[in-house]
Amino acid sequence: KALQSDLTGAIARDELFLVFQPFLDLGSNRITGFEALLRWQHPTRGLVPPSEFIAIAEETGLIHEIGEWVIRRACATVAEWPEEIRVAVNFSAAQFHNTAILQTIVEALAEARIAPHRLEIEITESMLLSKYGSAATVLNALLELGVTVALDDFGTGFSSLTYLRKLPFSRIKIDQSFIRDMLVQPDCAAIVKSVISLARDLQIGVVAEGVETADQLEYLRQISCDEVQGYLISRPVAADGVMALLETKK
Ligand code: G
Ligand code: G
Ligand code: MN
Ligand code: NA
Repeated sequence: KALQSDLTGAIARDELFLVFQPFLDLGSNRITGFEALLRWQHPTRGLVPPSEFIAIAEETGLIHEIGEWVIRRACATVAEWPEEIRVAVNFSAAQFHNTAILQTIVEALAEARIAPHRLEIEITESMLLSKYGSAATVLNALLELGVTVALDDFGTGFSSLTYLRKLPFSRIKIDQSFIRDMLVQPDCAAIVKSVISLARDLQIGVVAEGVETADQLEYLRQISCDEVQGYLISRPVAADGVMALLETKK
């Protein structure tokens, strides 16, 4: 309850900020973009993780205001990066079912003067389950704008393959649980390999999440994964650390 009322004023008090975790392309060995991850610097509790406040934001409806802030800040930030670098933003189901988000995105892209393809929206399979119709409407409108959409945490939800057939995603992100276990559990490796080959056949990109060891990275190279993300490459960094990271991976 206390956290809930504190969250109401968090934007106005400038307590929210974004950190950025890179995607590394295995073909070129270059960073191709960053995922924006929301953080809340609470005045007395310190850093509150999204796992503790996103749910509150969703229950109270604050997620719309917060999500809008995230999009604007992410677009303004990517505008300062080299043109070939994209930014990915996580969406909550509630945001995805509110068509007002489209106007926000149009405005944010215009204000930041960035090409729409530099913004990627990450959604999960479970978000598509509840209200498939409105989700498909927003998704298709986003694609019409030129914004790209990635299917996040792939493999943890239901009916993934049905959605892949019906909806034009530009990328699949393989959930980190599969990457964690793929070198110790052959069935996990089989799933990861299959998803990569599925993505190739569908002509969409594929990202392995949660890469933590050099052995995992080497294996993903061998099976031709497009991009990787994880603590091995970099933990999420503050906005002012992005340019330095781009320099080191050149
Ligand atoms: O590092 P991490 O703890 O940031 O993220 C935890 C979870 O919070 C992930 O599932 C991530 O997708 C989600 N998350 C991070 N930032 C945002 C955001 O801006 N909006 C939404 N809806 N979820 C976010
Ligand atoms: O649900 P989503 O994929 O958006 O959440 C990303 C979450 O995964 C964030 O909390 C982020 O901090 C975390 N994360 C990113 N890389 C790694 C990693 O290599 N290992 C682990 N355990 N978590 C990671
Ligand atoms: Mn994500
Ligand atoms: Na994910």
